[in-house]
Amino acid sequence: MSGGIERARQVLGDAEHIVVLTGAGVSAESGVPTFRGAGGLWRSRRPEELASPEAFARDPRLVWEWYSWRRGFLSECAPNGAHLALAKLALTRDGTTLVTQNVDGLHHRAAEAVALEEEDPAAAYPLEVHGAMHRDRCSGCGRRTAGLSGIDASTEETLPRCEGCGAMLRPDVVWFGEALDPAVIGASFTAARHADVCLVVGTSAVVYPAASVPAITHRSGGAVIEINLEPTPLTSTAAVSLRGTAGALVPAVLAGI
Ligand code: BJW
Ligand code: ZN
Repeated sequence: MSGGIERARQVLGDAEHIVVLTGAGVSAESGVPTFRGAGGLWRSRRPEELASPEAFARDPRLVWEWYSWRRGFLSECAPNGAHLALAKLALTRDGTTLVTQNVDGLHHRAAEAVALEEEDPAAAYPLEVHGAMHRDRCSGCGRRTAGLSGIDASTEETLPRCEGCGAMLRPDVVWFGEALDPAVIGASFTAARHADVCLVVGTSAVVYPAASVPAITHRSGGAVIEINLEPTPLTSTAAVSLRGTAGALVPAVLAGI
C-alpha cells in the first residue's frame, strides 16, 4: 500500500467527525462529463453562457436543450465504486456528512444500492449544495416538481411551464450569481467546522462558497485529504494529497474504516 493511502486511512480511522466534499470528478468514471478541463462540459463555452440566470433569460431554449441532453445521458449512468464506498462510510460511521456539488443524484442512488434492509438510506444522502438535476423549479412561484424528460426545446412555446402560475420551469440547480439554499450550505459549513477531517474528492475547488468547506475544516484545526487526478488550490494545505482516480482511490482509502 502506498504511504499516502496508509496515512489517509490512519487520519480517517482516528476521526470522530468526517465531512466529505465531492465534485464532478467523483462521477467521471460513471460517464458523467466534468465541467472544466479536457473533455469538460465547458471546453467550448463560457460557463455563464449556460449556467446563469442571465443565460436563461436571454435564451431559455438553449439552456433547456443543454439540460435535456444531460438528463438524457444521466439516465444511462450508474454510481461507481467511489459513490458506493462513500455511501457505505456514511451508513456505517456516525458523524459522517456527505456534501456534494454534483447535481447528478448518483450519491443518492449509491445510498439506496448499498443500504441493508434494516438501514435507512437517507443517512447516506448528501447535502446537495448546487441542487439536483432530477427536479424542476418554477421560475415564477418557486414550486418544485419532478424533472421532466423528453423536453421539446425546438421553440420557446414548447418549453415546460408551471401548472400553478404558468411561468417557465427551470432545472432546480444553482447557477452562477444565485444564492445557495442557506439551510443546505449552512449545514455543510457546520459539519466542516466540527470535522476532524475533510475528505475532498474530484473537485477543482474553485467555485465558492462550496470550496470553503475544506478551508473551514482546516481553519478549525482539522485535516484535509484530497483525491484528484491533478493538483488544486487545496493541495498546499492538504495533509495528504493523493493523485489518481476516485474510483480506485476512494475504496482503497476507506476499506475497513
Ligand atoms: C477526477 C477524476 C477522477 C476528473 N477521479 N478526480 C469568492 C471568490 C470568487 C468568486 C466567488 C466567490 N464567492 C462567490 C463567487 C462567485 C461564483 C464563483 O465561485 N465563481 C468562481 C468560479 C470564480 N459563485 C457563485 O456564483 C455561487 N453563488 C453565489 O456565490 O451567490 C452569492 C449570492 C448571495 C446572495 C444572493 C445572491 C447571490 C453559485 C455557484 C453555482 C455553481 N453552479 C455550477 C452549475 C450547477 C448546475 C449544473 O450542473 O448545470 O455547479 S458551476 C459548476 O462548477 C457546477 C459544479 O458543481 C461546480 C464545481 O465544479 P467541480 O465539481 O469542481 O468540477 P470541475 O470540472 O471544475 O473539476 C473536476 C475535478 O475532478 C478536476 O479537478 C479534475 O482533475 C478531477 N477529476 N476526473 C478524481 N476520475
Ligand atoms: Zn409557478
